[in-house]
Amino acid sequence: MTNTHPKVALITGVTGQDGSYLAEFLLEKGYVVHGIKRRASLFNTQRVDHVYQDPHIENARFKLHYGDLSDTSNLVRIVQETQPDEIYNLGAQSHVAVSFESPEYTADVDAIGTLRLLEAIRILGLEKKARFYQASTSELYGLVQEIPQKETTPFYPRSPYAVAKLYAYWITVNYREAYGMYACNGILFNHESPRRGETFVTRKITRGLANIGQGLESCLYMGNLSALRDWGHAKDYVRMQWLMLQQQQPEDFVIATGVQYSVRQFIEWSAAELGIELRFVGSGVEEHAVVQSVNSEKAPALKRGDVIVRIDPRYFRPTEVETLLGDPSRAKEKLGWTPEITVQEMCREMVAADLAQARQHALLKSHGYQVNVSVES
Ligand code: NDP
Ligand code: GDR
Repeated sequence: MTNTHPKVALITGVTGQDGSYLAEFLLEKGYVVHGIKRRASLFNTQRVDHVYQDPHIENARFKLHYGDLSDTSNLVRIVQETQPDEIYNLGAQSHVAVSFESPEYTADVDAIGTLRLLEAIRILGLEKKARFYQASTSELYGLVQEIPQKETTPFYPRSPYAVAKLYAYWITVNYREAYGMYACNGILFNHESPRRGETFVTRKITRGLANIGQGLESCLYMGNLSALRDWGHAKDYVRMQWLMLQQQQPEDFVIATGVQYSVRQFIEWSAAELGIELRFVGSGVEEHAVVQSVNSEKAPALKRGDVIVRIDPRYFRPTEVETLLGDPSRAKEKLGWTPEITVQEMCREMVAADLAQARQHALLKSHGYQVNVSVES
């Protein structure tokens, strides 16, 4: 790529976890990166503030545009203005539990939003120029029909989110076949990072336990501790999103680590990173975790015998995805991709970031400042 004609990328969902890592990655590769952000009553660009460039700077390579996947004319205008070589559709109402509360909105944004973007490309005659990446998901497998799950495993979605993403998956395939577009699906299994939203399970755990250790919260209320997930690091997974758009032919790929663990296991690791040894006792909704020993430097507010994890059935889902395990063989073979960060390393990184933040909050609180740490998840 030359400096005179850098490639242009457009990212929906740039303010999210993946969008922020992908923007960083593409900027490092010399791209001009356009991102779509939603209008909000408060600033919502924290994850990309560090790559923000003043638009008054000549040749700024990172530009944000107000937009929304529910707004066709807005998408057409942004695609027209930016003339992207690559479009990454990462924007979504991405929380599975929330999709049961807001199924129609989730369908509008996650399913029809994808169609709107594909149509914008077509209306503008860019179907032979712009390459399209769709953020598909292991949630498509839902009630799993085969273990491990690979590109050919049948889908069985188990939430309004997954059903919406199923439409998005197939409309992407259809536009590829019908119009010869370079459009592909990355079927990504769960991936996390310190930038993960606070209400997804891993971040809820690392943040919650760090807060509890500092005396900012007293107990972590959880749902299904036995759910099994194949967790990777978001940084590894965005590299893959880019790779998928650099091939001769567009294809769909499963991206996963090939290893699964339970939510309970992730709690134990996170606690261990904080110097807390936990023991789970009881079963069903009575299950809880008791502190056996504690490192008072990392978790000064805790003592042996404290109960710091309990079950709250409101975090159970009407239909649950109990187990997900991906087979990334195809991506490894065809794209030469392998994840570089293990789930244990990722857990360590997440705990370290949340511990640093919890310590800051505890310090502020000890000086009389109001600190609001709780989130509904
Ligand atoms: P996040 O929830 O962190 O980010 C979602 C992004 O979508 C945010 O930028 C959000 O904006 C934006 N968004 C939400 N609603 C709209 C809308 N109506 N119009 C435009 N943008 C909108 O998700 P992740 O970064 O974790 O995931 C990225 C994508 O990958 C999502 O599509 C997700 O469904 C999918 N995926 C994620 C996996 C994971 O494990 N992380 C696995 C498989 C798929 P705002 O910041 O304003 O809320
Ligand atoms: P998931 O992620 O639904 O797999 O979707 P999440 O982290 O929300 O849940 C993973 C598993 O943990 C169980 N769980 C809890 N989950 C949450 N959020 N809060 C809890 O208190 C809790 N207790 C147990 C869940 O029931 C579930 O089994 C994520 C999202 O990023 C999607 O956008 C993406 O498509 C999929 O990963 C792959």
